[in-house]
Amino acid sequence: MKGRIIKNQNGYFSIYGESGNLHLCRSRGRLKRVTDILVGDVVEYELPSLSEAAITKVYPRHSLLHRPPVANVDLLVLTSAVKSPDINRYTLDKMILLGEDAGIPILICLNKSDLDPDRAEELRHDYEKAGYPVICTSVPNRAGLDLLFTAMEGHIISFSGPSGVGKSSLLNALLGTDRLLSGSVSSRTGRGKNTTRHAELIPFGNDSFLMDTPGYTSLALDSVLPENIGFLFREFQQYMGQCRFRDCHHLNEPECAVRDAVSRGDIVLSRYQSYCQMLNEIKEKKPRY
Ligand SMILES: Nc1nc2c(ncn2[C@@H]2O[C@H](COP(=O)(O)OP(=O)(O)OP(=O)(O)O)[C@@H](O)[C@H]2O)c(=O)[nH]1
Ligand SMILES: [Mg+2]
Ligand SMILES: [Zn+2]
Repeated sequence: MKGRIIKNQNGYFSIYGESGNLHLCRSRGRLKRVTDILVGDVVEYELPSLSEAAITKVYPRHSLLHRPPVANVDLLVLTSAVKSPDINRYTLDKMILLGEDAGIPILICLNKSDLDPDRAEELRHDYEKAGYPVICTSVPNRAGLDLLFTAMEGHIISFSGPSGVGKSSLLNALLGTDRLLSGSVSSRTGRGKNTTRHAELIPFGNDSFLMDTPGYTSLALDSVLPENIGFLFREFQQYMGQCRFRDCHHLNEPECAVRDAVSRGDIVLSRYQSYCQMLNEIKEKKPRY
């Protein structure tokens, strides 16, 4: 029988079967390493007993995301709040980079737009300029939810972003239920409280799933090669090959097409600053670059 892994709770996997039935299964035998079976995997399984299923095969993955570890994501909804917690553009740019590196289509969702509509529009402008689809949403106003709904194409739609930005709230609003637990934002730190603990797929229509993920506090770039960073900034691509030096890092080199585009305003300054900061962050870890 064929099914989809929708949850992993400490090595106990939930398989969602083709007829919508759920089975529990432990990893063992040939499929024992932590990466052998991931949430999102399509698997073949048998039912030797009524209590537990046995996975016999994992189908090839078309995409793989490291944080959180999930397979076969078709669309990454990178969620930020314009306020409470305030958007951290560097974190958003890192999320974008990791999504680009994994080759997964990206949609940017600017939530809590009710708290600062002007700021939401400003940010939307910047990220659309960088080449990404952007939707401003508000859960209490239901603003942007229909747009978000129509943009959700594919089998697995994953919502990721920092804690407290409203991922679970958005999913509840889209599903029309209070299925997912949502939490408050700490008044002391202004940050979310990591209400969601496990990545989980929620069946949504015919072989489609929405994925809620735990919010993160920091994101590591260790899986990305420094020489690839420039290529993973979508709006830099059209300038590749136009710098004076073929191996230009777009930092202090003369006649750099990327820096020229920044000074003309064709590349948004904060995106370029994120690029420099990412190179620095990687350089500190890998001293030879
Ligand atoms: N004003 C406003 N508040 C919102 C909006 N969306 C969510 N919230 C509130 O933000 C808080 C955090 O929401 P959650 O949905 O738990 O956030 P999360 O991203 O799932 O957080 P983690 O599970 O910790 O990663 C809750 O108090 C929500 O009611 C919104 O559009 N506007
Ligand atoms: Mg949550
Ligand atoms: Zn350059």
